[in-house]
Amino acid sequence: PEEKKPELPLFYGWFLLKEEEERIKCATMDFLKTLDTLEAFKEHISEFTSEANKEVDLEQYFQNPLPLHCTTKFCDYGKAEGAKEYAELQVVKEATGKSEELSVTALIVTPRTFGARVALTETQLNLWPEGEDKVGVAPTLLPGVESLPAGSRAHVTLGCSAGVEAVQTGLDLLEILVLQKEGKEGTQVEMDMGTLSYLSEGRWYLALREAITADTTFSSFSE
Ligand code: 2AM
Repeated sequence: PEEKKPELPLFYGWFLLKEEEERIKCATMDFLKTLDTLEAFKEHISEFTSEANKEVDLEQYFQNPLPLHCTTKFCDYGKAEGAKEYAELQVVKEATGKSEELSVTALIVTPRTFGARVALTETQLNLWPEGEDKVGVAPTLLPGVESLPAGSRAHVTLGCSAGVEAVQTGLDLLEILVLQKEGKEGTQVEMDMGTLSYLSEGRWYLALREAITADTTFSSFSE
């Protein structure tokens, strides 16, 4: 028999409208430009580059091949656990093609990833799969993650450093949120966009003074 085409997508998520994508890219790039000139950042530059005294151009450091989106469910064409069940949910079918406004409340930068934290509304949480925050989380981080509210992992990957996969952004965000909860925040710097804090090992968190909203469409994505 002929091989059947995969019926399930690579993933589902909210995709930023084209003009919104440009606006968010500009705003977040401005933040990167400022970040790599800060003394506080320069003090920890060795976490981003092995070469001593070397400067890092963060705009070049992070690359992003996919359209900007906030993943709800990674299906891996049906190979991921719960993919089929998710695709068959009535809420998922009804939401497909519908507009939704996302609210970005913070930005994160680590040696691996650059991302935007998304604060999901109650309605948006209906599309967040149960237990999804924990998928692929290291055992040592699990207790911390389990104490965070559902949807804490929601984010938009803005870029990854060479050789790093996008899935890392959510894991980096969770690590930061757990460290914050444990009260492990270090240096704080006031910036125009908000309060920047350092969380060891090259992890930076910018709590935005004002949330950045973005219009999106919920849909599936396959390559
Ligand atoms: P992201 O949500 O952090 O951006 C395709 O790989 C998309 O699915 C990316 O947007 C990626 O990361 C997301 N994704 C979520 N979970 C994943 C996983 N376990 N493996 C690969 N990609 C995953």
